Amino acid sequence: MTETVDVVIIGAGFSGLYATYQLSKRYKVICFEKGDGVGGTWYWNRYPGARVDIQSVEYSYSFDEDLQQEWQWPEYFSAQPDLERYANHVADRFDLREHIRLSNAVESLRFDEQSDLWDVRTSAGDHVKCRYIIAATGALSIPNEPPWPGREDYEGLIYHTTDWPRGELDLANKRVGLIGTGSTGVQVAPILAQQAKSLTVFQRTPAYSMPSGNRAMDEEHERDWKENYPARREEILNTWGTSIVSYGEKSALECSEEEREEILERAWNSKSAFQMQVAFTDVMTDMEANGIVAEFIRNKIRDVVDDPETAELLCPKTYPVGGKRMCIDNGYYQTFNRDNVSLVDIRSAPIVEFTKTGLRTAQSEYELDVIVMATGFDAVTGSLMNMDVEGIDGIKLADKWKDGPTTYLGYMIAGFPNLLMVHGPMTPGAQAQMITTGEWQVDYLADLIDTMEAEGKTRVDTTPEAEQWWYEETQNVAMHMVHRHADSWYNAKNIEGKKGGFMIYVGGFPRFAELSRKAAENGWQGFNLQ
Ligand code: NA7
Repeated sequence: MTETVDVVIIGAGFSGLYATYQLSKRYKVICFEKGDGVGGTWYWNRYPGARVDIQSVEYSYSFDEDLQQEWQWPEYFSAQPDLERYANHVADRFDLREHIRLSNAVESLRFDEQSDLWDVRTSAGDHVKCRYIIAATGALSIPNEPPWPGREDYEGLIYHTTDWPRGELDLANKRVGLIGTGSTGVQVAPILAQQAKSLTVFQRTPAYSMPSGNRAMDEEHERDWKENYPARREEILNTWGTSIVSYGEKSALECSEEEREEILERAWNSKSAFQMQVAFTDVMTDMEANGIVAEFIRNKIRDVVDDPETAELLCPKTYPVGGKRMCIDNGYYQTFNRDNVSLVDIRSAPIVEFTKTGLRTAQSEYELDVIVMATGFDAVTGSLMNMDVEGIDGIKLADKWKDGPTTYLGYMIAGFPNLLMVHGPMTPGAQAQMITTGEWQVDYLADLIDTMEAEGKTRVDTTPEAEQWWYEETQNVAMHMVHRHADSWYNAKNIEGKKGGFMIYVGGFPRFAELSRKAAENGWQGFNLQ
């Protein structure tokens, strides 16, 4: 049976849930979700230690005043179970479940040029026709599992952190190997070290990480936010990193050494990694200024880690602070002072293969009962590229994006009409706080849909020229920022062979919002409503 609705939303993560809430008020909506529960990132990433790296009072919905007043976050930085509970609460409280189909992944999307409708097919056999697609598929959904040979011969257990088994995993007496030291590796390592017989951390590039200072929520902090929510939410959207921190007013190069130390020490204790990046005016734009912050962090690592050789190996030296997302941790560096933890440098001696009993690097062999892959994601483009998406004239999205994604303001792809994205390629995405900016983007796309409907239009499609403009803007902005000196998922350099330039807009959310707003005010310039 074929059903017909107005909008199909892909993904019931935080943006998909809000899109379902917002659009189901006036349109017929179905939201398809691959998982058997809602929450997206916070449904999948249930590895021990998974926790948000922005304070929960910020990283939460703003759309309903009662919700933000009534909800209580137990800690400053919520753990995954609390975030998943919140997503479920929102789904129940706003009656979203009637629109959501769980365990039902969208497999193919085909645009019908005669009717201007999308034809959607799913893993559970659903067949739906709809005018609009909202792809809220998440920037970090498809795991990156490097194709080292021999995996099928390995006799132990392998888990990617985004595919962690439900229930207790007994690691006592297990020799555990952890590959990857990004935000995820930094969170999971201290817990694995406590639970396992031994932990071997395989590090290619060390992270910059600072202590989160996480603790139980205190009444005063909660009250302060709840009394000021509307103003704070607005302020969030008006700051470069969409986070309320105190933006430095001086160049790091202008300050005396004493002044710098004082500012950096304050930033170090601020509970915000963004604070380190904006402690001075030029941390994110000037490599010399950035180097001052980097050395401060390296000295903090040296202070904590007892063994000088291990400490040096943990010190990032090849890329700037904030060039890729800075981590925030709960005892990461202290973990390396434990007797059961060792660090292996796979930059100088890369992993070569899995063996029957563990891993072999170019230098040694390691016996491991469990291998944890915290190796990140085929980020930003992965989820849409993994679906069979066909636009006008039979173009496949996988072909169009084979050399890297192009989009118009991150919302649309030329040749794929009526397919609208939230946190799409070349939006501020990870360089921002994704719940609030996701709400903003959904509202923007809802305005676009309302305009289409009010004007009796059936097709919105951007142009290659508009995409080219946005591509250049995204790349040019990145050329002024220190991000260009780091390889990461922001610039498609985290996976060998992946192509594309900067996939994250690092020019700040306010500029992105301003350009989006201007386009809408100029008659949806670049969107081409037909
Ligand atoms: P990240 O930040 O992409 O980190 C992945 C880690 O895995 C990183 O240390 C990588 O080293 C390592 N990695 C990836 N591929 C390989 C190969 N082939 N060999 C060795 N090491 C490898 O992902 P996370 O899950 O930690 O964090 C994702 C986001 O979640 C983060 O940005 C926050 O927004 C929250 P590399 O640095 O590439 O040398």
